[in-house]
Amino acid sequence: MKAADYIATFLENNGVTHVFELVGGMITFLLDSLHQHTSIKIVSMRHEQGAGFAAEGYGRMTGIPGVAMATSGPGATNLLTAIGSCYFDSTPAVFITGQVNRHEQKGERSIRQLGFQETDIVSMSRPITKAVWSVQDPEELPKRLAEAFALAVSGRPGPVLLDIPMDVQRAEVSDDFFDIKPVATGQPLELAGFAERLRQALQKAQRPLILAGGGVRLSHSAELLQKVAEHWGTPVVHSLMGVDILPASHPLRVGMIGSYGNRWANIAINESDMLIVLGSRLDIRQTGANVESFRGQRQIFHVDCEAGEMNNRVTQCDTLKCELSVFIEEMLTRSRFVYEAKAWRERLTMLQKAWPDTGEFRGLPGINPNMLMRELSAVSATAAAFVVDVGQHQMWAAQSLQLEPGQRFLTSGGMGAMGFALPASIGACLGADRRPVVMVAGDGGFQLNIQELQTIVGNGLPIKLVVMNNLCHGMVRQFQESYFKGRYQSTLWGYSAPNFAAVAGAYGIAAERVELPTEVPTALGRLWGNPSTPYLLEVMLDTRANAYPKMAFGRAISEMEPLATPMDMEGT
Ligand SMILES: Cc1ncc(C[n+]2csc(CCOP(=O)(O)OP(=O)(O)O)c2C)c(N)n1
Repeated sequence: MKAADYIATFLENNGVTHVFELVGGMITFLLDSLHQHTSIKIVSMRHEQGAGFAAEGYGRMTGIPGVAMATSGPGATNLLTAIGSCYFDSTPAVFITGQVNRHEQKGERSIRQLGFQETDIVSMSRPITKAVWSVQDPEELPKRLAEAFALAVSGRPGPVLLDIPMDVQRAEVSDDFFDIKPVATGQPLELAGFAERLRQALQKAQRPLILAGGGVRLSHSAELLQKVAEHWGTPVVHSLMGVDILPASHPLRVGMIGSYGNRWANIAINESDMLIVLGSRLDIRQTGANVESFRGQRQIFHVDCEAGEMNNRVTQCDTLKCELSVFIEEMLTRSRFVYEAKAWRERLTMLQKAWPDTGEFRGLPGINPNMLMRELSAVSATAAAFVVDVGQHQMWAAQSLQLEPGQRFLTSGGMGAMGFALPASIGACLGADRRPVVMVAGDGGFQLNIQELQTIVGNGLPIKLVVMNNLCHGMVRQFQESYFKGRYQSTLWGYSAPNFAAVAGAYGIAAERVELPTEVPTALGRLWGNPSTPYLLEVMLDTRANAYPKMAFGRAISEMEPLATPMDMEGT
């Protein structure tokens, strides 16, 4: 059969329901085969970066690799930011780029290019993929495809790229289909010993905490995590990538830790005497720069599917390299231990009451962004996901959205790529069988992929778009306020934003702008007036609004701005 038909059939056989792309000569065969031979929906995006982020949103929602395709040259390079985002946030994804015919490739010649739009995407994407292959031999294709899919979902998931020359796509290949076998890791030998040490330590601990990171979702273990927390009676804090592991109403959910964590959750870390870290790499955004203080004297148990992510910045942890689902199942079979001392839980409740997230916004007029997030989640119970961009609004959302059971929170964590949310919300919505999703972006980031509004309209997607408009690149402006004596080059100076409600109108999306707190409830009512259509709500904020609390750089995790001042300038 023709190689392009093989690829299309393979994707369909493996559960792929949508492919995201922007057309170009080098992928026309692939698109034609998808159209002719499968029921896969081809989603034509307006920028390859949008296609990449949409695939990321789809991959995270479904656990099936998100698939994005692009033509050679600029199409392929436009995918790179999204590939990096999938890599750092461990999203299963398969990227397919078309390449010029084999006889048009420059090979070893010392020239820059032979074929038109010939570009070495293989070398460029190597450091940000789990694997990348240039398929030069058509007979190699079936094996490579199967490997790509298996690798994307195995162990720590991530992106794989296949670069396929145009003439290879047209060549004949055998029609044997390989079985996809995700590489199973099984039970590590040390599991029983580690589990027993942990159980005994937990029995002695006075103030234990579970720290749940993005790895919990990636290993499809959110429900298991909830079970084991209940089994032990242990409160749970989470990282930015772990916002959606427990629903907001769960009595053991404490809050988010880290640079912009909930103040009470960071204090809880500081006071804890035992930490069980599950699927979090304890990066600087979680621990702060003062690693010694984060480490303290407390006992730390750390479980992750990658050994290199443990005893890395935070050392002297008791570690286990293991799939989280395997580890948690093991813990659940061990004798039940319900944490008895109520004092710690009462203390945590007291801290949360003492430091409400909505009380961090002080002294400025207008809409309180943390309050807005609470109100937004209250009206968005039917949303499948909140898809959030990068900046201050991301932190307000992570601090204050109150998620319902099963609701997802997707954001670009490790890459921190502005422009993620709008296209990723498209992939998330389609991955959730077209259930509505809520997108939250700042006025800066929204402009990076604003063209995808047309993809929303063209596909009739029920995406509720919330643009938090502070008329500046807020997060960097806040940084300049701290370290540049308020010289706001390129965040305020030289920057501007359009009237987003008017822009949405041009795309045919109903929209409105709110400026006063009193206008918010009715506007949120209209946002959801028709649950099955898109709507854009532009929320005007005071330009001076800061994302607080913010860890005071260099100090202990519990010392947060504006009540504490940084010791040094942060590097990230
Ligand atoms: C692609 C990309 N470019 C630049 C940055 C650096 N950056 C991080 S946050 C930010 C400002 C974001 O502004 P906006 O989207 O308006 O959100 P706000 O912080 O105001 O909520 C910038 C420029 C980035 N993270 N990603």
